[in-house]
Amino acid sequence: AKAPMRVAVTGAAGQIGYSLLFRIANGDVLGKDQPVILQLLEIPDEKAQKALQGVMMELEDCAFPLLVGMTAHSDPMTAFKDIDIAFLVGARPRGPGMERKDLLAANAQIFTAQGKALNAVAKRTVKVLVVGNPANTNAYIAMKSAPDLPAKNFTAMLRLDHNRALSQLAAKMGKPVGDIEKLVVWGNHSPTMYPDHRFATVGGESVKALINDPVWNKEVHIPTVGKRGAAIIEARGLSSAASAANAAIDHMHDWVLGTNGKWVTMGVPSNGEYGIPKDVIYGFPVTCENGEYKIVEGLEIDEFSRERMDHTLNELLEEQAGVKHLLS
Ligand code: NAX
Repeated sequence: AKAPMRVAVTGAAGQIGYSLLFRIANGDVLGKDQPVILQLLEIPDEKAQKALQGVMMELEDCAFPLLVGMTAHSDPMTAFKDIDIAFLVGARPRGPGMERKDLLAANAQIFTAQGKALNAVAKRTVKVLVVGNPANTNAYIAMKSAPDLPAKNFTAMLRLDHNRALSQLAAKMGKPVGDIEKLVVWGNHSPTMYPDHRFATVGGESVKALINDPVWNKEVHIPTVGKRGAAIIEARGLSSAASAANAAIDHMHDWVLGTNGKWVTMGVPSNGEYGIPKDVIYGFPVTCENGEYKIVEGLEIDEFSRERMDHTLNELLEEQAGVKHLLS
């Protein structure tokens, strides 16, 4: 039997956690032959810790054969000890009257502390996925707070945006969603993201040629994907949770187990690809193999795309500038 892998999840008593944990324990991320130990982090608040105990009771009651251990934590220094995988889901939500800069500052504090803890106690090969918003900037902060870990270990979630765009395209074309390849969502996980299907194929045919509707792309498709999170809140009265957990699972599964040459979107630190400044955590097309992702390079960027890619980049640069003084 394989040695268990240690998986940390923060915000484990939250609504994404409630959809995520059971699927990790079921083998949906690391494989049906990979035992896991869950190391769950919540804020020290009594109510949150009690809720976490309740979730752990339910995990026990599932009797998952692959779940060989599980611990509750209120300190990232113990939660992240020897971990292989981190899902950083917990973050400070925007409260009433909270300004964007207050939100950035509150999260900078959380992700500085968590980055330092990862730096101190996680496995050197730890794979980190930041889901908590602002996800790209939080991943950037954690990465900068963990100078002894490779920068490439830090990623942010754009997979939900990627999956949302896939479904919109499939519906528009009347084609099976699973047949679409080579889609990318560039940039920030925010309404400024740029879903780009110029290279996409469906059953080998060009998606762009099949749809052939630049007005739909610009005025319907791109804004629909960008505003999908708000549309879910409007309909459900709660933000996306099961679909967000599903995307987190897709992201980590593909990173660990590979994509067989298929493209997926991950928010990863730039090395200067496509003119994106080094270290900005940006949505890029990647392929994954042997536990490593590789940015797909050499794609042609037309004028419309350049403008969209710069727009979402500028938002990320503003967020970075807003937290610069908080990074120590
Ligand atoms: P919830 O408010 O249901 O749960 C968050 C949990 O995190 C809470 O239980 C809270 O106590 C905990 N928490 C807060 N600070 C913590 C800390 N420092 N350490 C450990 N735990 C902490 O939110 P949920 O709906 O689960 O969403 C979680 C995050 O995901 C939010 O920031 C949300 O904005 C973000 N999302 C990101 C998405 C993406 O595509 N990147 C999509 C979905 C989601 O909106």
